[in-house]
Amino acid sequence: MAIKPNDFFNELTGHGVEFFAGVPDSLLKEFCLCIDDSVSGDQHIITANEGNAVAMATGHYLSLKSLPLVYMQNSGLGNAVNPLLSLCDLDVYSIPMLVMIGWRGEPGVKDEPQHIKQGKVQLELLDALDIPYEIISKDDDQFATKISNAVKTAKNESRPTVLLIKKGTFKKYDNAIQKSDNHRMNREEALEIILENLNDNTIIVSTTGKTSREIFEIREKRGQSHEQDFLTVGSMGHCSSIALGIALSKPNREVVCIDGDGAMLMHLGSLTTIASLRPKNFRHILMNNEVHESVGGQNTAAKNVDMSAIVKAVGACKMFKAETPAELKTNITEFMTSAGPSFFEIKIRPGSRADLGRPTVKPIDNKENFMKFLDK
Ligand SMILES: Cc1ncc(C[n+]2csc(CCOP(=O)(O)OP(=O)(O)O)c2C)c(N)n1
Repeated sequence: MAIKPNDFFNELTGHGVEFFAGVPDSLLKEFCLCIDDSVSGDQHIITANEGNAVAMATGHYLSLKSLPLVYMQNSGLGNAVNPLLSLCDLDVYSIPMLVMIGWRGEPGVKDEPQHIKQGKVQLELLDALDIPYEIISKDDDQFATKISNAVKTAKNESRPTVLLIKKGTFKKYDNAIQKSDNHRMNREEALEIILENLNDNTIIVSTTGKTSREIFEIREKRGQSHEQDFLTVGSMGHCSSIALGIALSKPNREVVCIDGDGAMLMHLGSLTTIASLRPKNFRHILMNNEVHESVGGQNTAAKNVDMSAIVKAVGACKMFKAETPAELKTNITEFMTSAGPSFFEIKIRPGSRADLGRPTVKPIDNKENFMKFLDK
């Protein structure tokens, strides 16, 4: 039987864990909602990337000597390896912390292509990093003992210790609050307008999560090919850099990056590269719903910061903004026809179709078709 998020949370707090930081994951969604509800805003921090969470947890431990918990999807381990090995490792500052990891792509469990390799090498990766771990699943009546063991290892040996969480471990969290801002479009409505207004030669690079899934489905619905679209199914936060690489290599083609706020924040530094290089054929659209909608709707820092102001401050480009379909329709042509680099922030409300599918074209085929399209 799946574990109640509250039971898991209470077990952790029973061991004195009071500080939580991480980037949300769909497998940990229910637990993340529970922390959000149970802990004050300065004790639960949704960080821009997973490495930031490890570093913040380190700061917490150094200040209060209390054991923090960092959470992430296993794709985020790559973002966290540097601080885990060069800050927290036994050979450096030896920092105790619990690291809760959602195990996407576990062998034998059906998952999307971008999770397969990470899932397959998950245990070997942890072994290679010399990070001890406990594996927890929905059938685990021993989860309290496993938490207790991990806490002991982390504290007694003063090192990061992983709680590796299998798919389906958590029960639904009952108190989940559904937030929405109804006067705005949702992402799919905005994407429909964008795709309608881009010409057939435009190159699109779209971000991780539901944005790419919706673009795929809109093309299917319209009977269009997918050759124009590079779907960044994994590698969250890097779609603007992929698009930038293409824009520089294909200066005569128009390139549009369709980003998310969580993804853009994850590797915000790429904005400074775009601003330094200033490619005229590069256009950046931000679908800003202020949450990580694809993995459960947890807030991003975009709730509190002005994303357009950040882009403007690095000196990027021509700026556009829309909150309504009419504003989007009015501005999209000028956005596409005036010289780039330009930035279009579209404020949308969270939400997507319950029956939203996943791309049925394999990434390798998406790549082949896309590369042929780039050569046209
Ligand atoms: C490195 C990494 N960390 C976490 C994830 C899990 N993840 C997939 S989509 C997503 C949310 C993206 O949020 P945002 O860019 O705001 O787009 P939205 O889902 O709101 O459309 C997250 C956290 C991931 N794929 N990779």
